[in-house]
Amino acid sequence: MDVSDQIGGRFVRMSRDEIADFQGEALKHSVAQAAKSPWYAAKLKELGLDPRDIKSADNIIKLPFTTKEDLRLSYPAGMLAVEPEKIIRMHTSSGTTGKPTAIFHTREDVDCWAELMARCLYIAGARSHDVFQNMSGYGLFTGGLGLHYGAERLGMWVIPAGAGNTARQILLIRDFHVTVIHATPSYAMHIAERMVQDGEDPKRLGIKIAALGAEPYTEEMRVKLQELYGFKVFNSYGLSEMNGPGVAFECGEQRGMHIWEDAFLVEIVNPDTFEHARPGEVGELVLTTLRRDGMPIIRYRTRDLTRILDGVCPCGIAHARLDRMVGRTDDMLIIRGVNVFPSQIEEVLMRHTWLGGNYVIQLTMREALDQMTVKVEIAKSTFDGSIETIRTQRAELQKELREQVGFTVNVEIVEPGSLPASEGKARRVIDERGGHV
Ligand code: DLL
Repeated sequence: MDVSDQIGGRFVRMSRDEIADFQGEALKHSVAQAAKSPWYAAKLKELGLDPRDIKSADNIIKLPFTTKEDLRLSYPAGMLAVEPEKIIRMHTSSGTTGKPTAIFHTREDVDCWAELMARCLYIAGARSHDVFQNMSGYGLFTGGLGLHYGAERLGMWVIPAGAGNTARQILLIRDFHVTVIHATPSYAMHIAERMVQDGEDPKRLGIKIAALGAEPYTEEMRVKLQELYGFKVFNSYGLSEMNGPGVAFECGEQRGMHIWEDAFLVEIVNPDTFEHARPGEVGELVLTTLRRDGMPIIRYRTRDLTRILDGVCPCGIAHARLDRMVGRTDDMLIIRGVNVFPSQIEEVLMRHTWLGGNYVIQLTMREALDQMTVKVEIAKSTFDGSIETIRTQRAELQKELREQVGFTVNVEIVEPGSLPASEGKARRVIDERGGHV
């Protein structure tokens, strides 16, 4: 792929061997840099490790994991690895529980992040002549400035629309002939359904490329969105601890997300034993920053479950591809002793064209037994008005859900627009079981 050096072309074009060589040197640098922070200095000392013990990328296994809890314990600045005056930006993670975790960036770090993000958009097909609307919240959340800097680096005309205000989003897309958008999949779905309800066709917006991420979604959801808008959806993965967006992104093949291995060292581990997963096996994604000096993070346990896809991508990029996230280790629901990920439910729902894209999973307790109720909106465009049709379709859906999870799921079909609309990360699960984890 012809990629300019302005957006890290020399890294994008690296072969597997070049990536391996680069990673060895980069890891040595990153560990030495991390050791300048009070947190890692103490950690390495405790383990009797010297940064000079790290001689190759394989030596990563000598190093300790870093968890969300470590980030909280080191809050606010225990992992800061440079003089504070070198920092030009901070973000925090969007965690809903407890203290936030803060991430710091030097000018070079922000620059590198923009480069990574620009490459992501480029491999999905975005070019400098495109008009880009960023419908992500700006501020401490990384989806705003992260995408913004990347899109500017690519040279696109950027509209920093921010999250929400759907009527204005649609107006801007129309009036400025937007060709590339960024949003969460749930918000992109909301906009399309709003338009359909108002008798408008999202296809007529003329958007070509949608970078959708920041929350899990299924292949079935992608198909539904692509059909509604007539654009191509590219999965975008990232997390604040690893800058934010720009970690992994799909190329034109739309088969897995290339993770930029010059900037992140990838491991997949068994979340119980912490051993490396076998090739192609699903496990917890563990990432080490290789090109961030302000706050390097070593072996961060993301809690995201995925696997590395086998084989060479036809696009020619040698950087590994991550499969769509199965979910987070902490999002796994245990219902009547059965492990269920919300994505398994979504997969079934999105196969039904008579259903809309918005749903919630409600968990309750009745007579000491877990109950799962799926509330899902009906699609306005396909409903023929007959109660009988709904009954039959609902029964079919219930049967499929039972086959998928192995227990009976209650299904409630609700009117379009009646469930809470998402503007950012959708809240899909409402657990009312009280005290149950
Ligand atoms: O959500 C960064 C981001 C912004 C990514 C915009 C993509 C686009 P956090 O708020 O720290 O950062 O949340 C990170 O969101 O650990 C995953 O659990 C989840 N996540 C992000 N992207 C995806 C995706 C941003 N494509 C957490 N598929 C991560 C599944 C995703 N889950």
